[in-house]
Order: sequence, then structure tokens, then C-alpha cells
Amino acid sequence: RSSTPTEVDAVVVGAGFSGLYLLWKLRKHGYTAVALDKGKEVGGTWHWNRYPGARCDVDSHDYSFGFDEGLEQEWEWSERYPSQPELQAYLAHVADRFDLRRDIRLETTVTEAHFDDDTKKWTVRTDAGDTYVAKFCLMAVGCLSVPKDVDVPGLENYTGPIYRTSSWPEEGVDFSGLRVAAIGTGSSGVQAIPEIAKQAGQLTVLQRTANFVIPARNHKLDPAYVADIKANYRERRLLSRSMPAGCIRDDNPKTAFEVSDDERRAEFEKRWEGGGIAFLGAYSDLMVDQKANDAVSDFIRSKIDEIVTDPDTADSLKPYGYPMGAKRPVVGTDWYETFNRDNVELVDLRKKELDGFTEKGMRLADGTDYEFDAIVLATGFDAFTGAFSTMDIRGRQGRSLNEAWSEGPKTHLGLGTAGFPNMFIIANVGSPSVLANMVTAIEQHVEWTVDTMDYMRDQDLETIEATAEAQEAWVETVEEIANMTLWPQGESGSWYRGANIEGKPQIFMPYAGGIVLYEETWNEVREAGFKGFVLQP
Ligand code: NA7
Repeated sequence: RSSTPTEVDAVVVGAGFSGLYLLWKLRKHGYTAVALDKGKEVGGTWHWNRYPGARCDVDSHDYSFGFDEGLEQEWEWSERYPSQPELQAYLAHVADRFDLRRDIRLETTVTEAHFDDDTKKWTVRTDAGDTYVAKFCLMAVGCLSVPKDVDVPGLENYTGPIYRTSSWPEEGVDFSGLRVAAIGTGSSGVQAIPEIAKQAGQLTVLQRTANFVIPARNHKLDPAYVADIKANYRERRLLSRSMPAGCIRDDNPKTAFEVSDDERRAEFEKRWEGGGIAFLGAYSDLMVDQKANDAVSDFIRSKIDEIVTDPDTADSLKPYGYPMGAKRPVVGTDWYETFNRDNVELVDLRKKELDGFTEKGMRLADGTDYEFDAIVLATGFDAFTGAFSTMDIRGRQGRSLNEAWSEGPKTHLGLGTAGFPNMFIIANVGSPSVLANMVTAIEQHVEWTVDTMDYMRDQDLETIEATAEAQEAWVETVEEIANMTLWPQGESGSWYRGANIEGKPQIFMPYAGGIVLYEETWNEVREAGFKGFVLQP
């Protein structure tokens, strides 16, 4: 590899869903681009999180690209919810089908991206020693791509193998007959633990905060159902784009207490049987009215009592202290059922204090010792800003992004940030991203980014940059909208507001207004001549 800088129109950081779509679109619009990714294969999130049971909780046909009808018709999703291997295969297929790989550099970590005030260009450097110079720096880095630092007391003493769900060994792990500890009961833990339990000799699950877990009811897809979707795919995509969640959900317009207790229970039952995140659409006020939220929370707690045979364990698995949804609700398979297995023990860290990990296992404050042959960490991510903070990003006058965001990330519409011209951020902080179908959120941003680049090319413009005022206002809007919901409530410590990381500035990061309102806002900004952005020749 040479150190002579390679000139392109755009450097794309990341080759997951966002990076791949960007590459496709940029090429189609006549731009030269290169995508740089740390992974050995494309796929981003779906490359790294290859732990057993890893699966998306948005329907396969919606969690996929809508930009090419040939791709849509050709690709066969086999299950209601796509598994990690299937998603990884899909994204690899996209890279091959559109010959994107010639512009992708894998196993390449971006170490720095610096804006030059004179040339108005970005210089991007990698750990491979390569340098790229580009007018645009496009951050397709994902919201959950940097794991949270390990903060489990004494874990450094433990000498056995430790596996993280977020960077699972490619060859897999054989837990047959082993004594395993699993820490973390968010989406990753809830998906991995039932699978590991099937293999392990003994599995000890350490739970700090109980989560609301809704059954996925994943299943193989019926060919007639698939044929029907494919026959009407355009309508489905348009409909998805017209729904706040960015995918089709049968949301009930009624509020929880305008119906009788019996009717409400029946509706919850019906949706529990149907499974998946559509459960949240049972009533329109579940996420805005505490009483409605209590009703759905009570329902889930009653289900835990029904499923889990040991009353103490059932009690420990019940979430309290925050509204359902304030922590991302989890969609899982056999989560509660797993605790009826003889080889699974739940250690409720709210009831039993952990003294710390030891060379061979762990010790509880009451003196109980455990020995483990392996430990699994599903302890979460430094969400949204994590990937940015690992790079040395400098904008005008050499100002660092970490410094600019020291009080929390600030963006205008999630797309750009003041002082960092021509740096676009794809579906991350300040956008519907994780609160909607991520792929729909990505499509919005990729389209707007490339449209803006086209506009700049047509108008002979050199830079676009968010204003400081606009981004202050947007941060406020994002916070205000979040405050209209129950999302920020309770002791949930959610990564939505950086609360899972000690010392991280706490602001609500994703935009809770949904895909449609967000698109309307962008359209207004665009029609008002990119209001809140400064464009310069
Ligand atoms: P999450 O949702 O952040 O979950 C992390 C889990 O790990 C959660 O249960 C945490 O408990 C637990 N945790 C973290 N640190 C510790 C320590 N030190 N001790 C005990 N338990 C700990 O991450 P996921 O990877 O599961 O999911 C992230 C997103 O990916 C998910 O929401 C989907 O969007 C896909 P806590 O709640 O902090 O008490």
C-alpha cells in the first residue's frame, strides 16, 4: 500500500447497511468514492454481532434495501426475522451484485479525518497507512459499533476465556458441557443466553436490570406470503415510509383506557401471541401515558409469572422502576422459558451483591463461590458517539469533534455538525435511527446526502455546514420530543441518553418523532434553502 494520497469525491467510513447504500448511490450519481471498514467482511453490525441467536427484530422484508427491484425480487428471506448469518449473507450479496467491493477497503480502520481550511477538503488516514483526500467525509459508522468498556468488578482477575457478543469469534464457540457465566440481559444477552443454555453444562446469568421481553414468534416464511410481498413490494415500501416506525405495523389508534379491562387484556393477549415489536402498537398511548404503560407492564409481569415456574426467579425477572420502552424493549425467543431449565441459574444482582470476579469464577458478597469455564459479556455499547470518539476528527481550525461534543453530540437534523463542513452523518444521533426501522432511517439519510451533493455540484458550491444556532435548536427539539414520551423516564440507565456509560454527557440522542415527521422537517429545511445550514461557493 502506498502513502500517496488517493483523491476521491467522498470517503465513506463504514461498510454496513449505510456504507453499502452510499457507495451504490454515489456511483450512480457519478461520484468517486471509497468505503473503509475495520471488519474482515462487509456488514458492520451484522458482521460483528455474530453470537448465537443474533437476529433482527424488524421483519426481513422491511429490514432490507428498497433501491433496486431486481435485488428485492431475487433475494429470498427465509424467516420472519432475519438471522445474523442471513443478514450478513444479504449484505455480502449486495456488495457482490453491484460490484461495490472494488471501492471497499476491508480490515482498514480510520484513525483520523482532518478538514483543511485552505483546500476545503478532508484528509482521511487509516491504520493501514493509506491516505485519502476527499471533498466529502461520510460517517456511516453505525450507532452500536463500539462496545462499552468492561466495568465488571474484578473481571481482570479471571484467567479463562471471555467472549463478547459484539465481537464473537468467527469460528464460533463450543460450550458443550462447560460452566458458563453470562453478564448482561439487553437484546444481545436475551438472544444469546437461550442458545448458550442449550449447549452449556451449567449457565449462570447475571442480571442487573430486568428487561421487558416480548416473544419474537419467529418462523419460516410461507412461499405464498413471500410471493404476495414481492408482487406488491413498491406499495409496501411506500407504506413503510409513511409510517412513523419506518415499517408496517398494525398500530391500534385507540388509547388503553378507552376500552374495558377485558378488551384491553384480550388485545394484549392477541399481540403477545402474534409476537414481535408490533406488541407495542396495542394502544396509541403506551409510550406517552404512565397509566397505559403500567397496564402493559403489568401484563408482561403477569406473563412472567405464568411462564417461570420458580416464584423467586419469576420475581427477579420482572422489570420495575422504569416504564416499558424506556430501555429498548427486547424481542426474544424462549427467554423466560430458559429459566425453567435445570442447568440455568439466575443471579439477581439487585438481591445478591457481587463481591467480584476471581481467577476461576466469581464470589458473591454472601461468600458463595462460583467457578466458570467461560464468561460471556453482553454488556452493551458506547452508543451513537462511540465510533466518532475512536477517531481523531478535526474540523475548521483543527478543532476536534470530541471537544466540540464534550457536552454531548450536537447536530442539525442529525446530518451535520457546526465546524465540520461537508461531513455528513448517516442515521446516528439526532435522527430516528434506532427508534425506527434502521434501514428506512438510513435510506432517508443516504438519499438526502447524495441529493445535497448533487445540489452543491449543480450550484458550484464548495461547502455545507450546520450553523451553531440550528444545532442548538435541534438538540432542544430532540429533547422536547423525547420528553413528550415516557422514553426518558425512570431509572432505566438507557444508552438512548448515554446513561449506560459512567461520565458520558447525558442528552437524549435519537429523534423520537418518527420517520414521517422527520421527513417533513427535512423537506421544510430543504425548501427553505437548507435552513440551518450555510452553503458557500
Ligand atoms: P444493552 O441493551 O445496553 O444491554 C446491556 C446489558 O448489560 C444490560 O442488561 C446491562 O444492565 C448489562 N450490564 C452492563 N454493564 C454491566 C455490569 N457491569 N454488570 C452487570 N450488568 C451489566 O446492550 P445490548 O447489546 O444487549 O443491546 C444493544 C442494542 O442492540 C439493543 O437495544 C438493540 O437495539 C440492538 P443495566 O441495564 O445497565 O443494568
